[in-house]
Amino acid sequence: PPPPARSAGIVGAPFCKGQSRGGVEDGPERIRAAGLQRRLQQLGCAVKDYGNLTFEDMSPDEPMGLLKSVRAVGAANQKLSEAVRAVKEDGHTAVMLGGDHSLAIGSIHGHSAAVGELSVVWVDAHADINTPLTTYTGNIHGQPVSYLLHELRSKVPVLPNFSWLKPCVSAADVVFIGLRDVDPAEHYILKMLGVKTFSMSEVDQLGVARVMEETCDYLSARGKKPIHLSYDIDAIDPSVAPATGTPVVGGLTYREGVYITEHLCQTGLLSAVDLVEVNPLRGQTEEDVRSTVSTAVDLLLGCFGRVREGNHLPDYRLPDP
Ligand code: 5AB
Ligand code: MN
Ligand code: MN
Ligand code: MN
Repeated sequence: PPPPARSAGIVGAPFCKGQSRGGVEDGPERIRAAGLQRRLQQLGCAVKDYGNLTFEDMSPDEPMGLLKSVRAVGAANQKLSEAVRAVKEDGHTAVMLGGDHSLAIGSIHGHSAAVGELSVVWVDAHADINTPLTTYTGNIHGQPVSYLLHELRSKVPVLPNFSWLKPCVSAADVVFIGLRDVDPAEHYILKMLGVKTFSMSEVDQLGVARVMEETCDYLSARGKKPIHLSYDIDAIDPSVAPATGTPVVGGLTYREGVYITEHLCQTGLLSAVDLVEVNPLRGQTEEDVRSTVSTAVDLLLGCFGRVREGNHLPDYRLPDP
């Protein structure tokens, strides 16, 4: 049976400057408009919506070498870190609606500031572990993991508006699921640090159930730490979730994607969730956007106890004739 529904504290982060395509800042609004709050409440989950953060214009924000919008990304994540920390201190499971994946920097940092050491489950087509020196796109949404890892501290320079950030995650506490587009430098880093990864090949080989069992066994062997799930919608196959900036063929099915959330919910350790990279301007059709947003909502519901066999509230009583 599903564990008792908990409470969700939702923070919207309409921010897009970790990459170069407009539209991803409308993710939070679209996900809310699809009825996230109401559908969480129907599960018996209490919801507090903290609204959207507002981000100051940082211009001039000249590129530093290849690196784009460094000051804006640094400032936005500092603000987000404080917001997520406050949501955790209020006792909720934090839900961060992005926005692009650079926001995981602030979300994970704020989560860790409130609860201490974390396990991180990173569900993504990409590893997002480029350093500012290995990136060839200059987009910080491809780099958040490198900023967060203790082990990469000496490989990440101090950047403007990032002096608040201290690495807070150990490489051994991270699991990647869904990888299928990893840059050579990223692959080198993953191997060098011995990071646990389940690429799409392993999902094919083992099946998603075994991947999740092994993920949770691996993480819990280092102690039962609160889990931070950072879910990039591009982990899901573009046939289901096409409205995203960096789609990659060969992704998770809808069922595999939802199974991951169901399984993590059952651990009782899920403490914060990011749902990022939904870009309503990227679909070809309105149906593309609807399907992407609706998948995002279903992933979040899975995190809060929705199961496909059906749910009912504990106080449900059959009506008498
Ligand atoms: B996403 C790429 N590795 O560094 C880079 O969508 C893509 O948050 C990053 O996973 C994709 O720019 C970032 C080529
Ligand atoms: Mn991605
Ligand atoms: Mn990502
Ligand atoms: Mn992307």
